[in-house]
Amino acid sequence: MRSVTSLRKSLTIALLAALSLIPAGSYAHFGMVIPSHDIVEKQEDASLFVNIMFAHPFEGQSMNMEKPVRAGVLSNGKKILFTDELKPLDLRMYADTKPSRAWRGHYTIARPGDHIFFMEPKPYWEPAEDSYIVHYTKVIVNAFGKEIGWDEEVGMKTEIIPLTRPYALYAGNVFQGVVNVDGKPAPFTEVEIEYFNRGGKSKAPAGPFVTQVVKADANGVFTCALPKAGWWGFAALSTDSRTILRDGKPKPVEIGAVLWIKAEDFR
Ligand SMILES: [Cu+2]
Repeated sequence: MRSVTSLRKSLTIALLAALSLIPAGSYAHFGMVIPSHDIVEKQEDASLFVNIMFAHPFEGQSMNMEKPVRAGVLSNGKKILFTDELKPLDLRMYADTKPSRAWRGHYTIARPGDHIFFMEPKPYWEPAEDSYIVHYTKVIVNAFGKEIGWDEEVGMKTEIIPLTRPYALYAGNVFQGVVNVDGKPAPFTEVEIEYFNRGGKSKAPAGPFVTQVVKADANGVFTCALPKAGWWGFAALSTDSRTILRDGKPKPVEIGAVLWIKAEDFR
C-alpha cells in the first residue's frame, strides 16, 4: 500500500506534467478560410486563392489538416465545388517549429456579387478533449460593387448567418450574426472569438484574452465588437447528435460554425 505522502507527491507530479503539456487556450481551435482579397474591385484581383487551415489563430500554431471533405463557393445562387483541385500547402505560423499541412483553393471571380467560400473538414481527433472536431468554415468576398448574397445560407450542418454585412468593416464596428444548427437558430450557443495574430505582433495581457467568448441570445443572435484591424474568427460551438467510433468506443463530435471577417482602419 502506498503512503498518503507518496500518493500526494505522485498526484502533484501528474498535475504539473498535465499543466506543462497543455498550453493555455489549447482548446480554442479554429477552422480557417482566409482569402487573398476580401473585396475585389480590380480585374487583376479577381483571380484569388483561399488558404484553408486548422489552427490556434492568436497563439500562432497550426495543426496538420487532412484534405477537406468539401470546399467551394456560393455566388449568384450557384454552388461550385473545388475540392478536387485543392493543393496541399506547407504552412508555418509564428509559434510553430515546423510547418503543418494546410490547403489552398484557387478561384477566378467572373461575375459581380458576394462570394461565400466554404469548407467542411474531415473530423479532427483531439485527444485533449476526448472528442472529434468538425469546423464548418466560411468567409465572404465581395466583388465588383454588387452587394448581394452575403446573408445566403450555404446549407452546412451548422452555420453563422451574418446580420451585419460581413465585409468593409471598420475596426471598432459591431458585428452580429445568427447561429444556425440544422438550418434553425440555436439559442444560447457559445461563440469563441479570436484574432488572427499574424507574425505574433499582438500580445494577450493574460490567458483569457486569447479567446473572447460571447453567447448567442434566445434567438441565436450573437454580438461582438471588432477592436482591431485584421482578421477575426467566430466559432459557434455545439455537440453533434452523431458520435464517431474510435477504437470501438463512441466519441462525441464538436461541431463549429466558423466565420472569418476582416476589419480595417480608416486610411
Ligand atoms: Cu490544437
